[in-house]
Amino acid sequence: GLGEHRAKAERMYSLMDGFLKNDPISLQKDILHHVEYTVARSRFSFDDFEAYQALAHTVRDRLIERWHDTHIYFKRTKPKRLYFLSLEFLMGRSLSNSVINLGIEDQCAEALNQLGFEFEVVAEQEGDAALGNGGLARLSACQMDSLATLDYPAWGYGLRYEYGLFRQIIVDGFQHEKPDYWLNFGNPWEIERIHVTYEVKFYGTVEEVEMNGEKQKVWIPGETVEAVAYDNPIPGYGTRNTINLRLWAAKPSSKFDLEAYNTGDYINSVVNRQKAETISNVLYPDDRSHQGKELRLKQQYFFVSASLQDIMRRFKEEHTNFDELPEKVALHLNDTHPSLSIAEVMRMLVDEEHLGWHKAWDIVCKIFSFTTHTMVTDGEKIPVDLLESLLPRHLEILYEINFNFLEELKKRIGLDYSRLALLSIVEEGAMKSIRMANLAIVCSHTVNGVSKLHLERLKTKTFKDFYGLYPEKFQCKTNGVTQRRWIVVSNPGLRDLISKWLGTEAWIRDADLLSGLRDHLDNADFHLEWKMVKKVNKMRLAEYIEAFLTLSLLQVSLDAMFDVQVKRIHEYKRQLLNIFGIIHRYNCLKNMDKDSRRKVVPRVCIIGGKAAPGYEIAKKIIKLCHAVAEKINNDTDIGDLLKVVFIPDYNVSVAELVIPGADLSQHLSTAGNEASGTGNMKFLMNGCLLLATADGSTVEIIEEIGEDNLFLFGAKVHEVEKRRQKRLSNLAPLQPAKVPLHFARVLRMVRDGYFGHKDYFKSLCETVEFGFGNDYYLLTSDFGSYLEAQAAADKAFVNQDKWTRMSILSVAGSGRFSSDRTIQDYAESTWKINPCRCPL
Ligand code: 4GP
Repeated sequence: GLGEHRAKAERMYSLMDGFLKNDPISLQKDILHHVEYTVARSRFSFDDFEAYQALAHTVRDRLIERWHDTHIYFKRTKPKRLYFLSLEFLMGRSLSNSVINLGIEDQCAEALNQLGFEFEVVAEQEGDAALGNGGLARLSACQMDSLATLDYPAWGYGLRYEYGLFRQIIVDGFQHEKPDYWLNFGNPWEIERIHVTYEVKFYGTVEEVEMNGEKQKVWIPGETVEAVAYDNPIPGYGTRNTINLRLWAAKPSSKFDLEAYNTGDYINSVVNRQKAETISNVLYPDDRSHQGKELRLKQQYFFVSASLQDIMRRFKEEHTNFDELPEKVALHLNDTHPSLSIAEVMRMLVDEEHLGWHKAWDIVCKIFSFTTHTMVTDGEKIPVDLLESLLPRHLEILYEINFNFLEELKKRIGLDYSRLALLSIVEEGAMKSIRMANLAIVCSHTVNGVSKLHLERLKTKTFKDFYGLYPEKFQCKTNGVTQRRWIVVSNPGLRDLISKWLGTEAWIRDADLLSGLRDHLDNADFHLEWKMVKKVNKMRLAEYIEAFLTLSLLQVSLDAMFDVQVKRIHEYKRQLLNIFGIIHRYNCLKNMDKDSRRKVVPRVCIIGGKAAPGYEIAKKIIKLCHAVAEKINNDTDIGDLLKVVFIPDYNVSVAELVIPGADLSQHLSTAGNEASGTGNMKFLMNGCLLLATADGSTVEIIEEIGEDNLFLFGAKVHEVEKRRQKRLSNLAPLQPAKVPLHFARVLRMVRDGYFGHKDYFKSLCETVEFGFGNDYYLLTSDFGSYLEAQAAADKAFVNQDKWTRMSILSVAGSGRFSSDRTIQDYAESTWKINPCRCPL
């Protein structure tokens, strides 16, 4: 009975001695316990890495307590839940973030200290969890942090790739890719749930059967693999809430392959079973493009099927009627990658729950929302051939969705076949395929852009026709980043300074409070401390650079301006413009007399980022960067005035070090190409000034801090198309006079082999040359204005008071770019979910 149950619970609680304690002594005991019993090292002799493992387990235990309580509370209160579906999450390290969000950093530091360890050193032992490529994936991670902090009843779903994003190795200036087997040393932040498994099916045939006098389609699959859940607790800051990021791994199905066993082909059957695991093995390393590969499709469906079985099971445990689904479940599609979910929910409701097509469709249209992360019109497509063999029933469902959609459409727009063809979910042609974006737009109640400018583009260009049909669906949710990771974790000096001058730490949950820094804008003491923080961060970065560049014995001067461009390497992000600018600066220095040189602002130009392994031009940009660095850094005549550094293997933890140490950061995308950008926000929060085009979210940053507070350059969005046209009309006859002199000279130097590797750089040069690549990204026409912006940055840097003011104003204006703001907006206007705060 109930009494017995309670007695049992009380006895257990007393045995457990309540919740784990967070004072330094209790933490030390737990660390030593984990050294001995989890890591299995002697507690009298363990190194920094083992100390990290033991501390991580100590923190994990505390996370699990909160995570349990949060789930019990959600279960009890049955709120509407958000399921955030994303194939990529770039989490980075977890230790510092967890310790800060749990509010036990001082205690942990003290505990370690008394054991003879240093928290910073121990935290450095952790490797990055890099289950994603770039902006989209890091955004997911920031948003999970905000969802937890704001107490939303949310779950993240993703894939547990065994190989994360490749490691970038540089050999002779060339990028090489090394597999990132990140689980090699164990992952204390995940909890394997061997009992939470689902079967995921592929291939096979579709048959028609009679059921209750009605014809019903059933899918007879041909292959089964098993999905196993790995849970990753995500703690909120200043709350007990700790939500879940559930990642799926593929395992061979436990079902016997009887045939093989009977025929005695034991070895082969085991080998074949093993193949199942390859599904979730490796992350595809191309950001912004995923085109028609079978394994990729398998990954997508594997992810979708496992997640939706889990979601539906939970729904059915708490509710009996599918009419309630839209009131209880919000499914968010993070880009098109998970949009097979739409067909899968239809299949579950129609084939398995027998709801009938129209009812099912009605429900589906109320539960999905969609965010797109790209300006590109030519989005993700899945070849029909692939679908037909891998997911035959889903293909039928997609056809039926499309048929109904087109019928509706004909009623609205008539038999305008060219328009119908554009809007169709199915693309006819040489390779018939499913347009994932069209599918997502048709079925989602909300289509979100990631900045105002992006939304504008979606409406007027990318999805113009859809906007005409469903104007009410299109919304803007400007991206944001979490100040917990991007200030508190990565810039402790700035954190203390901000808290001291604001007189509160409340900004860590409410970034709008940062605007209060404006009150001290002209305070000399504040300025002094501000500059000191930057200097310490620059020192940290300089040490890092000097450590990995020991061979070339490069030393960087702390008085130099640290000028940084870190992000994925892409032609549209125009790292080439940066390198050309550096070459131009070098030329200028070479031509200067001693007197003029004394007035020059010394620069350390830092570039970092990965190129997709198959992206040749991007790889050449990396090589060019190294070739230019070698030339300039070894020119004794130039000395400290100009240094060029390529930081290898840029990732989240490297970003945490680089961003706080930057004076200036560059965001050079040709206007109209960067959907939002989030790096700009991270630099802004860390008091780095931006040198940028009016693209993506930078336009909104300008609204907050004013045009005078950054170095803006280049064609505006509305000018880009005109310039491209103009450039094309100049094609024949070629008009070299139109190319600015400086640009032509720099290009010629690369072209003629001034930096070596003449043949190798030929195709790279051609991208910006007329008659070849035609300079699609407009480096030529933006070059002049780029150099002016650079000169303005130099000028501002000489006046350190002015620079510091601008830096303070940057941080003060960064509140709007907290992912807390983004998430609250999504929660209220798209997902319609409410906070659900677990009581203490
Ligand atoms: C990126 C966009 O390129 C970037 O502008 C945006 O800030 C970020 O998503 C987050 O919304 N896209 C990707 C991708 O990373 O893989 O498409």
